[in-house]
Amino acid sequence: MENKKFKRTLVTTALPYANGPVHIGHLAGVYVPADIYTRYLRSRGEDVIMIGGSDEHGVPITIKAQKEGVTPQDIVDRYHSLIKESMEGLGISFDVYSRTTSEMHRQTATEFFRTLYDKGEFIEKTTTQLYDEQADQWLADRYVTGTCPHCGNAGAYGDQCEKCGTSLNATDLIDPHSAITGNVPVLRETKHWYMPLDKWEPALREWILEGHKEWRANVYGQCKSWLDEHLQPRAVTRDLNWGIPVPIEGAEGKVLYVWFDAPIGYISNTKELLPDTWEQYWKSPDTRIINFIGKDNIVFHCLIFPAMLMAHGGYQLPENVPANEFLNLEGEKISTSRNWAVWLNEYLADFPGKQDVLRYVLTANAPETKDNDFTWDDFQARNNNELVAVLGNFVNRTLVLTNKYFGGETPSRGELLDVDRAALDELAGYGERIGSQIEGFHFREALKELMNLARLGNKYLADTEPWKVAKTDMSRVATIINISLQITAGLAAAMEPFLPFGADKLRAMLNIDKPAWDAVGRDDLLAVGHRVTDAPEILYSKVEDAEIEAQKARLERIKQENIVALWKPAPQAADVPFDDFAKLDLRVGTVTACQRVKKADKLLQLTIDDGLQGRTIVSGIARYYEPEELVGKQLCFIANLPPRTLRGIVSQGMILSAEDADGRLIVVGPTGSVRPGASVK
Ligand code: B3M
Ligand code: ZN
Repeated sequence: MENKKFKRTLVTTALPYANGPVHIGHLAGVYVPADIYTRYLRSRGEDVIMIGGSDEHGVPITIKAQKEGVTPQDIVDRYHSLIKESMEGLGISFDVYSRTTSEMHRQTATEFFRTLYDKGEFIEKTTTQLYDEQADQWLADRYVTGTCPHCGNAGAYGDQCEKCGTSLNATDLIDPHSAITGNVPVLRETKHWYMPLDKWEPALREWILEGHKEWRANVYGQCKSWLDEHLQPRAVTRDLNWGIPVPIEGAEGKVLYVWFDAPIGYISNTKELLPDTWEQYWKSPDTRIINFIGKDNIVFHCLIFPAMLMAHGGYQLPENVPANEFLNLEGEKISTSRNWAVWLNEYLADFPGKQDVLRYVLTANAPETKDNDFTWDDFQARNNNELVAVLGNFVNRTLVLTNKYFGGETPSRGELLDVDRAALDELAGYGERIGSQIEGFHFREALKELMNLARLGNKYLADTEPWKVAKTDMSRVATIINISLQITAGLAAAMEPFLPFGADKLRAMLNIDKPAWDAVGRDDLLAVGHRVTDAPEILYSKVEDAEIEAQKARLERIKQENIVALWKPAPQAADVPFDDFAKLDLRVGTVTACQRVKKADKLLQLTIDDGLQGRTIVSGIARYYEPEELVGKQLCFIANLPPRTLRGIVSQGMILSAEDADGRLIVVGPTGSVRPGASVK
């Protein structure tokens, strides 16, 4: 478990686009695992820094700004502070969280580009690119969608297909359409500067396929498949007005491609944090660089950015890129545009004091090797059945018993029985059991081991039953409580990376400082006589059904909103001969009475004055009308349908209703008063 090779670790975390809040997918994919890893290394006393920041250029920002009719700077200012604040709220312990509209970043990215340019690293090419004449705008990145030439995904963007992760040039897209007007783009000539990825392919192949066979299979496999398909030059400039201006003559109106500038944000943010020593973290071979990202960012972090670093020279390449797969929400892909997400800022407002619960659930369900699903039922179950019932319960019993039998003081251990030795032997192994999983980026497994430590405690109490022994042998109880307290103190140390809020609370109740990692497993953390709190509080409280129902209702509302927002009229049906239409006897009638149908919550029974002998029609509109609303109204109905018996009522005909986007039925009637029985032509 010793980290022998490296003197320091640089942890980078994908820079979230500042075009919206962060959601549970970002947290599960990147920020919670990165924070666990960093907190663990800190608790081992290692030299580690975690770099974060907002990604504030690129088309995702300008599309949002255009939609809202504000400037891109307005958008990034709003979301940069929201993201920063909410990440702090969840205990994501960045050493720096900066932004790519900072002056430091502009300068760093400009210098980086200029260095490559002066080294002749770029291919300068005038090519035809996609242009939307109606919008009078070049179509780059998310401004254009089309079919991915690699996997056939119809919603690929101009710079990447999110389904297969492949990096694209916009002109690679099949059947491209402008995301602004929907038009088919025209081709216009424009000059751009290209990164010759093909030139760096052999070096990338050697570095990854030979040098990093230990990488996660999903990351290694993606890189191998792209390298086997051979890399193409990629444009690293864009015809956009939002971004870092291209620092060369003849490039007016052009900016650096966001995926060229954003990864350099890791460097500029490090420079902001450590103006004098940043180079130790980026240019020294005894620094371990770990990039935490989601799988859609693999190509940029494993191929494009490393090629840039190789071309620049002097920089270290990442030691590992433990990319996670995707987290879904209630079985559906998380979508910012469809608001199908659990937003971190909203979670913190809805569940005050439950930061650890979200960290716990997102780690327990982390999509480390395959996509996984977040459900509110699972969230409640894991909190109530695991955090509360296993971890919280053991801690509380130990503290209560310490107060009950020993006034809150740590008692001395007497002669050890086999059950004691077995518990202490198992306890001793937990520093390694948890730590080795963290160092292998297996955070789900590491969390399971943490919970196994709590289970050890519960089992030890169940096996020794101090509440029974107390009747006869208090020295035996003293041994049991002492050992239980040592396990509890070990939990306080082991919780720190995963559950920092609970760890803080537990340390306060144990009346100890933040222990180093090597405290995990020791059996002497609390000296005899050490006082713990005399007022133990519960570590974690239950999540109630009502809280979960409220969250599910929110998602149901969003689902309905999306149905309406995404609704399109059904395509027109096939033509019918006029004679067929003429067979229908369509009439106008006046509702003279209306009532609900017993035991049928969807049905209304309407009495219609049809200008003839009158009739009864049963209609499935009870969810949308109170019966009295319809009395006196005129509506259209089909008169010559054979009578049908519904719930014992003979229905003579069918009311015509329009079905709206959300499924509501609106009865169709004449726009002016007509005589009952009038034919509809
Ligand atoms: N802004 C995250 C994304 O693709 C992207 C990461 C940049 S890390 C340098 O949503
Ligand atoms: Zn694809």
